[in-house]
Amino acid sequence: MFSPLDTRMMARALQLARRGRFRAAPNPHVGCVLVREGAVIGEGTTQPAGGHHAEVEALAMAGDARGATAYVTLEPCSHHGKTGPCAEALIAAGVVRVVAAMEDPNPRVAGGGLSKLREAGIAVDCGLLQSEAEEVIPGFIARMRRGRGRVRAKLAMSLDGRTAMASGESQWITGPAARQDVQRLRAASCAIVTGVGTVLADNCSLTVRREQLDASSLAQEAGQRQPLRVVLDSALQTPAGANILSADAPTLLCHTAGAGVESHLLPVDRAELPVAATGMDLSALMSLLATRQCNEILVESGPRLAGAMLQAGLLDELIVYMAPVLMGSSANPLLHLPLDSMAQKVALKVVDVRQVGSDWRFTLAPE
Ligand code: AOF
Ligand code: ZN
Repeated sequence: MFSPLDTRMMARALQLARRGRFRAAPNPHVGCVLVREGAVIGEGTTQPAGGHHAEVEALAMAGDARGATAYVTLEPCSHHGKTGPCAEALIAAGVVRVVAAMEDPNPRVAGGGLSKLREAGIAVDCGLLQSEAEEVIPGFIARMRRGRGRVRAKLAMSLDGRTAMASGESQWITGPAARQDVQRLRAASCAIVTGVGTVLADNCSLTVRREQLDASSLAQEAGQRQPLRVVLDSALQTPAGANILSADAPTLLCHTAGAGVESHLLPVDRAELPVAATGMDLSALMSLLATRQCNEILVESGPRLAGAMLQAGLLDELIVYMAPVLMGSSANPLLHLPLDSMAQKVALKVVDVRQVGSDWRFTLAPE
C-alpha cells in the first residue's frame, strides 16, 4: 500500500508537524506535504489556535494542487470548527490521493474526514508511520481518548536524592542547560501545576522566559504564548504580589469549599475542587483541565504534590534532572511516598536517559 516515496514524504510531514509543538495548542500540531510527480509543491504546519490547519497552509503554498497526493500526519478534519473542514478543501483543490498517518481521535472527526474524501472518489490510505505520528501529539490523543491530557512531573534532585535543603533553599540544584531544557518543557505545555507550598517557599513565576529558550526562531516564538499556571491553594493563601499572579501569564487558583477570598485575589481566575481522602481531588483537577482543553500538563511542585499525583495514578511520566552535587540534608526527598516495606516500592520504566549540560535527565514512566 505504501511506497518508499510515501514513507519519505510522511517523514517530512512529521517534521513539519513537530514545528507546531509550541504554538498549535489546544489544536493538535499537524504537518501536511503536497506532492505531484514526485516533487513537493506545498507544505504546511498547524497555525496557532483559530488559524489555518496544516492542509490549508499547504494548499495555499501550492496554489494549484490538482492531481497531487496529500500526506498528512492526522486525518483531515470533516467538521466546521474555528476553521472550515480540511477534507472539503482537499476535495475542492482536486487532490487525487490522501495518505494519513492516523485517524483523528476527536469524536467530532473520528473517521468522518477519511470517509468524506473516499465518497468524493479520492484514494485514501491511513496508517503510514502511525506510531511516530502518535508520539508527536500524545497530549491531544490522551485528552480525546481518556478525557485527560498527558501529565508529566518535572523534578530536580542532587545525587543524594534531595530536592531542597532543610531550610527550603533549593536554587539552583541543576545547571543552566537543564534549566533551559525545562523552559522548552514549559513552552510545550498548556498548563503548569504547582502547590501553594512551592509558591510560598520559592515565589516561583512558572512562566516561559524567551531569553532562556534556545535561539531557534521556533523557540523564540514559543515565548509569546504562556501556559496556564495552576496553583492548588485549598485555603487561598497565595499572597498579594506573588510572582505567580504576575500579569504576563494567566493563573488559575484551585481551592476547596469555604476558602475565604482575600480582596487581592478577587480578580484572579478561581475554581473550587472537591476534597478526596488525602487532600484535593487531583482527578477532578485533571477533568477540569481537560474542559479547559489542556493537552500537555506539567507538574512543577514539591515532593508532596508529585507523590500524591503518582499515587493517584495520574502521572504519565516523570522527568528527573539529577545534578552531580551532594546536598547532605536528610529532608526533602524527590517524591513524598508514605511507604514502609520493600514490597510497596514503586517501579518505573526508564524511557530515556541523557546528559544535559553538566546534569543528567531521566525520563521515567510508572509501570
Ligand atoms: C486538521 N488539520 O492541522 C489540525 C486538525 O477548532 P478548529 O476548527 O481549529 O478544529 C480543531 C480540531 O481539528 C482539533 O480538535 C482536531 O480534531 C482537528 N485538528 N485537523 O485537519 C490540522 N490541527
Ligand atoms: Zn482541518
